[in-house]
Amino acid sequence: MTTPFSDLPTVRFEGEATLNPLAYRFYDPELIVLGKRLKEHLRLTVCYWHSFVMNGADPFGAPTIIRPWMGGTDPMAAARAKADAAFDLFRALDVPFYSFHDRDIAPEGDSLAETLKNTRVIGDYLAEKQQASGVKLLWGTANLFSHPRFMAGAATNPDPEVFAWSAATVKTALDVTHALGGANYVMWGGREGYETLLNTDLKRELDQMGRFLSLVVDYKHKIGFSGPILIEPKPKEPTKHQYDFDAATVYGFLKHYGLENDVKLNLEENHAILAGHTFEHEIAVANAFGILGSLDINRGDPLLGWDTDQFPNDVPQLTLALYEVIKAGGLTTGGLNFDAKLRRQSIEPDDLLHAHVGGIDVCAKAFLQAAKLYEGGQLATNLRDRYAGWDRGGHAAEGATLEEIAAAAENRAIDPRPRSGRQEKLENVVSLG
Ligand code: XLS
Ligand code: NI
Ligand code: NI
Repeated sequence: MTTPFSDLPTVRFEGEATLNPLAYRFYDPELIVLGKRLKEHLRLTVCYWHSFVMNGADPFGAPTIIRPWMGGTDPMAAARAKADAAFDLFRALDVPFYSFHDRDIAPEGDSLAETLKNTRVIGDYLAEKQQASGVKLLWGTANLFSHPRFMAGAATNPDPEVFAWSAATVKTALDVTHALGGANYVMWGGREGYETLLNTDLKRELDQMGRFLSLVVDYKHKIGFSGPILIEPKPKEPTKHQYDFDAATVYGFLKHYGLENDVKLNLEENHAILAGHTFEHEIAVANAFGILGSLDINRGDPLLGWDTDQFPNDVPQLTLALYEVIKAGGLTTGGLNFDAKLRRQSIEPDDLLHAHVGGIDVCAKAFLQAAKLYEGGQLATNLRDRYAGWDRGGHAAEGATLEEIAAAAENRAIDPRPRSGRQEKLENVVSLG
């Protein structure tokens, strides 16, 4: 079937000098960097929801981005047309992965049973599309936030029937993700949070969330899904207090419920900023606790306090984030997922192409710079030197008691000599090479 993307030529790498706006200038998929092909490092992923579902509606205005599969009377035919368009865009961009929520790919039915069936039926259709194209699923997830039944949360809902409904929904979404060979399964805590403690039993809700996640982890093992379950932290929006605030909060939650070995994180740039962190901070925290999973690659707007989900275009910022990824040993099952959407005036199908081409090139350029920093070794050498005192042992070394350390310090009685943190020198290395 012809789609708005079927006639678009496939974007190719043409090198930095090209004037073709629909060519990759930095993303050379076959380039070997740090011992692997660039495409294996980045594992670029187009998301279904922003690219094929989002229609430009905002609280002040009607949809502006109208695609042929939106509206109509046969929602399952529309779902197939949407899938055709999606795989045409994946082909045009030459990306290896995609991601979806169950409700992005298949419509809600008249009953839960019909809804779950719709998900499975379109799942089968996607399996055919994957087979024919070679495009793979980075992750699937369930939308447990759009429908009004989820307005007070899914797992954390005060009504156990919503917990049960959510369990059925996640079970099917995980089944379909598994059948499609998905590399991960994501859980963003949509409306798992609260507006006011006046109507919220916080401890009970956290326990419900812990139990829900444990059930999902048990089921994942039962069906032999080998990829990790990934929690996607976000501090606020839609609720005022989202329980999965940031990487450190989620780690504490996982530890408390004994899930830290089964669950990792899907970190998003815009969410990090909303939490008052940098993206690289969140990546470093996840790596420190061994729970770095995947990345949602977008950016916020420094003047706006919400999740604007814009395509990434800040190379220096992303370089620092990807440097932390390289230090962490790279993404294994994860990838770079464009959880990013067009602005509502960008209404043409090829706007979607420009957005992704730019986003992909920004990721590639940032990764190449990060790899150069890593290979150059200056930052690593500085770090090693800065902490070298610990390698020399001394009276504060591991194993000493507080009294021993205190006595030794008192006996020495020499004030430790302050040393420069060298911040500007290091920033110059990053900015100027
Ligand atoms: C919303 C989240 C969402 C997840 C998938 O802010 O970023 O898009 O990535 O549910
Ligand atoms: Ni996201
Ligand atoms: Ni987001």
